[in-house]
Amino acid sequence: MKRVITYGTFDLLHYGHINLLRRAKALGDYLIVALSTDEFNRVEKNKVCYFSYDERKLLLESIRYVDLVIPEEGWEQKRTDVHLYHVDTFVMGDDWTGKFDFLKEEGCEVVYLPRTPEISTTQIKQDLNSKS
Ligand code: C2G
Repeated sequence: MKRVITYGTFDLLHYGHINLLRRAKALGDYLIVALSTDEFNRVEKNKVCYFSYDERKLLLESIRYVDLVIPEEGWEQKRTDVHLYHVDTFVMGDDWTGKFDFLKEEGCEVVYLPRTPEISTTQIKQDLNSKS
């Protein structure tokens, strides 16, 4: 069984996220999503989510491509996660290209997939604000 992992905030879940998750799952048999906690978002990514961690987790667990959702609490956990969860392939959108190549040292394949260009959580918020 080939196990794939990806990380992210996944706030205001949209089709760009789904495109990523669908392609990530297609690289293996089991997809783990490490979901950024509210604390990690606030402290490390300067993001204030519309949906809480529990709400974002519920949404992700409802997606057919996702097999397991775990918390992402810090930048450093990836190195241990890939061993803890016996991960074969690490996947991120290509806005992160090169940033996680160190995981190859842990015996993990690292794949960066093209982002869906025209959609983002930030864009959604801006569009909604401009219409209100
Ligand atoms: N994504 C995408 N296309 C979009 C928007 C997002 O392919 N239009 C991808 C991103 O590249 C990422 C995933 O969807 O791989 C989740 O995106 P975010 O929730 O924005 O995650 P991010 O803030 O990049 O957090 O440790 C890594 C971080 O947790 C990644």
